[in-house]
Amino acid sequence: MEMNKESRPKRLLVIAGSDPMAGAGLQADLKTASAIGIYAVTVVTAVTSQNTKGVQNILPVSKEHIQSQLMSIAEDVEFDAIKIGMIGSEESANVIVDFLKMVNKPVVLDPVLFAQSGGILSAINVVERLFPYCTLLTPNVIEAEAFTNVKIKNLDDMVKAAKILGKKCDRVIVKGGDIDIDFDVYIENGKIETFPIKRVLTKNTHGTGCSLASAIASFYLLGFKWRDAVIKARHLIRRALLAGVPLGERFGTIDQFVEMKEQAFRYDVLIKLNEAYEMLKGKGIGKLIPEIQSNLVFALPFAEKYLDVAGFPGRIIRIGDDILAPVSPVFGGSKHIASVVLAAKKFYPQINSAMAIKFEKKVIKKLEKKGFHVSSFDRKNEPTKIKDKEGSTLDWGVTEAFKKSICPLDIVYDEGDVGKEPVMRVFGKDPFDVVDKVMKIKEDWE
Ligand code: PXL
Repeated sequence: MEMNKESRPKRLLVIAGSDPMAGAGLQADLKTASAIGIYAVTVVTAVTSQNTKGVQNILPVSKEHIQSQLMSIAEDVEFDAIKIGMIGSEESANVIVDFLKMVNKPVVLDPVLFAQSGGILSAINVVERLFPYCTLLTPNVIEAEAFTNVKIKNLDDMVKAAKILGKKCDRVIVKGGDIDIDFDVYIENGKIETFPIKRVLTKNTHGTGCSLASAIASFYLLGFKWRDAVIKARHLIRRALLAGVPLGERFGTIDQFVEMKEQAFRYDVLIKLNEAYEMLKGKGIGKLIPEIQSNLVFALPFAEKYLDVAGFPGRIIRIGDDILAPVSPVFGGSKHIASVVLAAKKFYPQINSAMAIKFEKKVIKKLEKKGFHVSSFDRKNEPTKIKDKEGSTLDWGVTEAFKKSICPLDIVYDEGDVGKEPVMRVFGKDPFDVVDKVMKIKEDWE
């Protein structure tokens, strides 16, 4: 047995099938645990041949060899929780049950019956064999129906199924994502909760089920309570869906490393934003700066909140013919222009940067001739409900402008209102793109 029990990082034992697409199965489990910072050891129950079109073949691993893998791990390596996916045969289930009884560790079971592409991975009775030894189950609606005989058409049906499953296992999350129910239902020791689903429009969804279960187990091993681990895992999977990976003909998979990559990007974003600002300095663009001053912002690829967008605190101000940013850019450095980019990104994720400049009607005409895509909004049309909500006008306005457009916009302007200066916002894929456009606009200014 291992030394240093106290200091070693927590580990997850994954028992699952292999997916050659590496989108689902143990490949997804391994990626998910790794992305969260948990080391996973893996036992293969079956080797599937599948792609995005279907499951072509399944080679079950013999019960002797499943047991031999489990024992190889158990006699040498300590682990702190178990995640189980595809079980395969009744014989495998028996071997796994004996092992679970022996080691007595928390178990997250993704009770998979079918592959996303349709193939049968395990029979209902085989999966049910494991329920008494599990800490948490993660069925989707189809699986919940199969285990409970409740036909699930709405949230009430999901709750009903969750209550039945909640009698077989202390914690169950029934996932509504696969059908048009915008909630997951979570039951823990009889207490029901519903978690709303924030949908991501993508066809790159392969592996979400496996990854969610592994993420729950991994966050639990990081020290979160089960319920909090479920919430953290749902958030990670939604972010991983945003960063989808196209693969094959039908559906791609998700990027479990999304948060790690976004963290790594942060430094780059600040450096590039500073470089772009330096390119604007000394170029005589002071006259393009509005009375309310300006900002230049740059968002992380999957930014969703203003803290994911870097900008210059205290804005970029006009100093005669030139500009000046009093301090270096930081994340969260601009709320206004950040909201402009976040609104545009919902339509065109490739838009990551924007800058506010003065509005000049004559210039708009010239820019349109040059091929700039321009649209606008009218503050007078803003619903009072939005007006009353501090800081939501630009989000509304830019959304209106993009709704009218059929391609990524270079400029969104508004002609102001009482006490509101007219402004145009220049958009680009990065701040260099924006600087390029601002320099072109300057040519047309005189
Ligand atoms: O997502 C369920 C699942 C589990 N395990 C394996 C799979 C799939 C889905 O395709 O292939 C091996």
